[in-house]
Amino acid sequence: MEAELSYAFGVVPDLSITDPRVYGDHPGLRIPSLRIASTTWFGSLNSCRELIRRSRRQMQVVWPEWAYENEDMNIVANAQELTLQAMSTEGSFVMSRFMDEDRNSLYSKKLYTGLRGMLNWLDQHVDQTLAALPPGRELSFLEVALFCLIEHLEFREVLETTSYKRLQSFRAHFGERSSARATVYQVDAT
Ligand SMILES: N[C@@H](CCC(=O)N[C@@H](CS)C(=O)NCC(=O)O)C(=O)O
Repeated sequence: MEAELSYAFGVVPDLSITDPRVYGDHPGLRIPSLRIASTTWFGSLNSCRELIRRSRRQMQVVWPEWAYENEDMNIVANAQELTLQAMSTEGSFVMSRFMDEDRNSLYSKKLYTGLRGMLNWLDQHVDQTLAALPPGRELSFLEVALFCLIEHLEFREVLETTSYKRLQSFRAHFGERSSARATVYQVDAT
């Protein structure tokens, strides 16, 4: 969408399937992957990079390595880490819920507590993190990932996010982008 490229989705109809072919040959049985002709890019970061590389828009995108190449960017590096870890933790939590595992297991409780801890941290540091990113950017991987995290938590009803006021204000602002409005999470038609 941001890259202004045309695309089509291939839907994985059931995430309990253990045949990699259903996941575009992803050996870890994960989505997303990006397929272009005979080449496959596993994962969202790889896919985003390839889409931006192919875009004619020449966008100024801030990628994760920016935080390591610039001094005093510990806050951005930590926000990136916790955003991606929160997504992964949420994914595990949702999957264990889908697969009817004991929601009150010690591990489930730990996942939930960790998720809340990461969201608290992100809520407390989001303003400072955004202020540290380069002002001339058109987009950053971190902002896209953080927006997707908050949206997905609501979509999957994992937890109530309204109490995270600063994350909500980031979400409202970022959600004004036409790309965000056009790609709202929805249940896939299979
Ligand atoms: N590092 C990967 C993570 C991919 C991932 O965990 N995707 C979830 C999305 S729902 C998934 O495929 N879950 C299926 C499972 O855990 O079995 C990325 O950023 O794309």
